[in-house]
Amino acid sequence: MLYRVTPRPGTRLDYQPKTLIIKSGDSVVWTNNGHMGHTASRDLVPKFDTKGIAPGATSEPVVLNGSPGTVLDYFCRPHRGHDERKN
Ligand SMILES: [Cu+2]
Repeated sequence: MLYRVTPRPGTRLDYQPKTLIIKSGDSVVWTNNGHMGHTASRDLVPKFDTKGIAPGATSEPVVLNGSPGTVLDYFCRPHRGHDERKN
């Protein structure tokens, strides 16, 4: 399955959804519809980092290998600790 994640409308920093439930082998792309560069990053297994996604750009597909039903949360590296985690 290919998931497409985009920022929640009306926000600058929040990708929506922030958490994905994946099956091993699923792929995810992140599209940045905002006005600032962002990443989608995760330091725990399965680790990934899209690197910077420019406004209007879409990341390369990230293939995720993990246990079925893995709850996958992630953050934006440059904005970590700012408002990525708030709702
Ligand atoms: Cu960001």
